[in-house]
Amino acid sequence: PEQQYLDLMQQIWETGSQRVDRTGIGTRSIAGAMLRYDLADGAMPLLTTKRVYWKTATREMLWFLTGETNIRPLVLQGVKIWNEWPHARYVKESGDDVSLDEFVQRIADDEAFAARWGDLGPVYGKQWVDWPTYRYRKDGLYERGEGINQVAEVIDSLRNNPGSRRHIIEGWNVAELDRMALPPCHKTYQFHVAEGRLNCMLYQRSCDVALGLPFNLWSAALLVRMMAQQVGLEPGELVWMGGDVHLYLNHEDLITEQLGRTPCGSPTLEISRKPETIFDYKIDDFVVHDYAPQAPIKAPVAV
Ligand code: THF
Repeated sequence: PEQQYLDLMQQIWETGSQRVDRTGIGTRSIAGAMLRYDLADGAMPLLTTKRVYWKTATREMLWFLTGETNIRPLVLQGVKIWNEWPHARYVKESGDDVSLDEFVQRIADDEAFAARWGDLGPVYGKQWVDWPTYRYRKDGLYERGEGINQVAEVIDSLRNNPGSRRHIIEGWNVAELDRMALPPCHKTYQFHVAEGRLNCMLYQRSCDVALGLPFNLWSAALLVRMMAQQVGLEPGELVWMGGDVHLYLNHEDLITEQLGRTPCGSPTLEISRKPETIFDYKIDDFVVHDYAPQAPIKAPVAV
């Protein structure tokens, strides 16, 4: 299964169109790609050709499920993957040319500072569990309605109407995109029940194949595993679809190194207990077996 990922990486590097992107770094990019992973028997799309920090990705997923959009809870757990965006905004808006490390330390130490500068806007967590609604009044104006917990609703519909074709969790709230530090990349999850198995299609509009995709695949599979456990189904297939699927030009060393490696072993995930709800999982509930990856490969993230 991992070969699919390496083949995609190679295909983009060899045939992708070179283009300038929002970050100014430049990418090679293809339009549209699909990967399929069978999640039966604990199998997970966890790369072995480099070390993937699956606990970091898991903490991020649990953070999404809390509805939180401030990076502070991640920072306090040592998760660094969202720090660059609030830092860039802070430097730009305040004119205070503080280093990334110092900024992150302030987020950790100063709750008020974190409240002011650590928020990413209404990103994944907010849209997933508290999608805003509007209630129209008789006079034609509207007022705020109750937020929609899409995750809880999908759990409900999987239990009560498994054959539905509307088991969807959507992150792309058009009306709020301009307030997000970054519009959602993994934007649409659709679940599908067949033969006692829970399948999931993920549409990712933009994909950083070298840095992001290893995390995104793990996280999506993790969500499927938690959802399946909650609704009493076996995990099925994860079908990942990408829109703008790209490699950053400054990831060349990573790409060359990783494409020279051969996948080794088949890691599995054990969930050690069944929490009350999808919102009650803790990091220690997840145990990975048979993961002996090759060395990590460092590369800079494009902001
Ligand atoms: N922007 C870009 N350019 N790439 C992305 O992958 C990405 N994301 C999220 C939002 N915007 C993005 C952020 N997720 C790493 C991993 C995931 C990220 C951001 C950064 C990263 O640096 N990973 C390193 C180190 C991990 C660590 O130290 O814990 C790695 O080697 O994997 C994709 O959704």
